Amino acid sequence: MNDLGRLEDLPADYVADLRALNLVPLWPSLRGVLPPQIPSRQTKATHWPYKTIKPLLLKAGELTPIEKAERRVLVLANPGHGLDKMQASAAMYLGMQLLLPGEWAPSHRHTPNAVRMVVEGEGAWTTVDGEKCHMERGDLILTPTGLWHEHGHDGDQPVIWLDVLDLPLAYYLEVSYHLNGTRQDVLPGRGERAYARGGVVPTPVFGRSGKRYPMLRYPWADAKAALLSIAADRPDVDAVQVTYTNPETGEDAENILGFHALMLRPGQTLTLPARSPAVVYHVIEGGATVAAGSQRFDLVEADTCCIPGYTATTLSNPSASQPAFLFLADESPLHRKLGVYEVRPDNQPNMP
Ligand code: GTQ
Repeated sequence: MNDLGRLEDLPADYVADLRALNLVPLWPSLRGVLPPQIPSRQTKATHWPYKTIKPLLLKAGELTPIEKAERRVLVLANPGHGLDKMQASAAMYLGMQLLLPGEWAPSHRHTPNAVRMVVEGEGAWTTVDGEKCHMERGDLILTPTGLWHEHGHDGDQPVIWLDVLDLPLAYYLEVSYHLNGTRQDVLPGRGERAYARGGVVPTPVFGRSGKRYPMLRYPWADAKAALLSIAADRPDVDAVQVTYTNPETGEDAENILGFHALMLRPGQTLTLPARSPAVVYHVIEGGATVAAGSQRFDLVEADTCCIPGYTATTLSNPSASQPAFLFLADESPLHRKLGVYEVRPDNQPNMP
């Protein structure tokens, strides 16, 4: 690798003249922005144990009323990006949100796409675009770009869920903003039932929604049943995984981030090859060890971790008797659309 020279090799007054004119020489920085073989990544493998988050989130419930917070969230911030950036990875934002009984987080809409993965508690709901989505443990609820959404809680215990947004990307693109609304009228609609069976969808001419996002709630019971069926029918398949898709188009459920559920059989170890997107792992049921590079995290139920892109990752289920179920969020739809998605089975670049 030839040395392209350093900024200090140039006369200081020359560099100063350039800078005064908003000009910068490329060559001292060329290898920095186009590193050889593999991108530099600020995203650091990071583990956020739920048991450390929950008491602090409940404390936030005492300290800050919902009227003041609007959304009572502790952000799972990746130290590699700097905590104040509130990024889990280049494109992903993660937050743990608390809603107490009787509270209401008012209606708004924004440009970033969001999803909620329900972690704990019963009786809460999110109304998205007029559809009231009940929140049960493990459910995935979409609040895609531009759709009104508000959260309420009719139960008697705190409810906590994991928010996943493409906020860092929207912010970087300078397209991130929100609008406040008023309480939505709830329309009749149970999208999760209308699209409950893969392959059986409302007939286009009579019943299709005409909506870009026809299905907003993906019940955990259905995703889990699909995983258990795949595991039972296909002992040859190692990666027992489902993808949350738009049931009318078969495409990813949202435009930017991808969402999946994965089952590890009892005692199973599964190595996922290095891929370009960063991946977030969240344990829905059971436990899992996530090993990537020199890092190894022992995740228990409701724990979350993030692994940077281009990193082979080995998942194992420490239980010899119980399956483990993970929720995965990644940047694969974005990478595919941009044409930069890569799988590196042998960790070698495979640029076409
Ligand atoms: O619940 O609408 O974690 O707007 C960040 C921004 C949650 C939400 C977050 C939001 C929300």
